[in-house]
Amino acid sequence: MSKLKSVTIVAMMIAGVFSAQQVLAKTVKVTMTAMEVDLPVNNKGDVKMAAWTFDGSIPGKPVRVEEGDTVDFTLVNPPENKNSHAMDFHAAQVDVLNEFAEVKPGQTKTFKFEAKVPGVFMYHCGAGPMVQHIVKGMYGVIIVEPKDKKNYPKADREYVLIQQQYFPDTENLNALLENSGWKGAMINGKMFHYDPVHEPNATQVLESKPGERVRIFFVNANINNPVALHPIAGIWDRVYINGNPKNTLYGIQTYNVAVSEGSTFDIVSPADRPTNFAIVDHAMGAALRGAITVLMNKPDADPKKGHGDQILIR
Ligand SMILES: [Cu+2]
Repeated sequence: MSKLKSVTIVAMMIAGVFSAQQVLAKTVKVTMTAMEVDLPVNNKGDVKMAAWTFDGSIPGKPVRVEEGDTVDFTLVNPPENKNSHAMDFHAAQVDVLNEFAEVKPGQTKTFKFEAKVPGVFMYHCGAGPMVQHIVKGMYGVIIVEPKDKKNYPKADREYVLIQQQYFPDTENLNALLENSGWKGAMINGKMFHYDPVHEPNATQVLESKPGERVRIFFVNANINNPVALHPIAGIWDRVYINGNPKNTLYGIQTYNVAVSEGSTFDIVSPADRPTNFAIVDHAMGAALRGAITVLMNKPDADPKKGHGDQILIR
């Protein structure tokens, strides 16, 4: 084959790869409505917070896209709300004064961005005072699936866990900034949400079958404290820092998740027996006030749990 011919063939192959990627990249429309509502922050339902939320729940719904996709996002702030709200996607590279600007009650804002970097990213309301909008519950996760799966084995089940500090008085801004007076650690909106061992009113746990690879998408939505994430009775098989397989650690006991960080944690239970893990923030002030999640590894695990919209158990 002549040199010119082979160069031409290589160029055509490269063009083919690029056009295939262009075809695969899609636009994902996401709409959220800011809602100011009272929500229970414990399993019994008798402790309530004057919450500010995306779509009425803490955390907001998980957003999931592929690397290279365009997110077409709309924030609705209904006229009955008292406060301005905003959206800050950590997966976006835009203009803080433009796309992330505040939206007044009665107004709607739309912006687009390309999710260029794979990983697990926090999203949150960026309206001021931001500390109050986050602590009242305006946050969630956007998962940007990596294109390159080479160092990223398929998981058998996936779960989202998002932690935040609970402050009974969210009006005392000075206390929020000084980190004083926090009384609990919420996982996906409730203290001891998935821990019937320590909290008799808890009805839910995470489940898998023995030997399955369970993938946890974790976000630290605390306003001030890092999270020492440790699986009691297990070892993290892999930790993907920022949820990106290019940043993989192996055989980790505890990984410190910075405030506003999202990271991915794989764990594989013994295949030959049923077991239980307790995924905790090993900082005791957080663990013993709510940051404990039970993962049961049993042959009759609910097949729906850890798939589809059951990656975040409400
Ligand atoms: Cu807000």
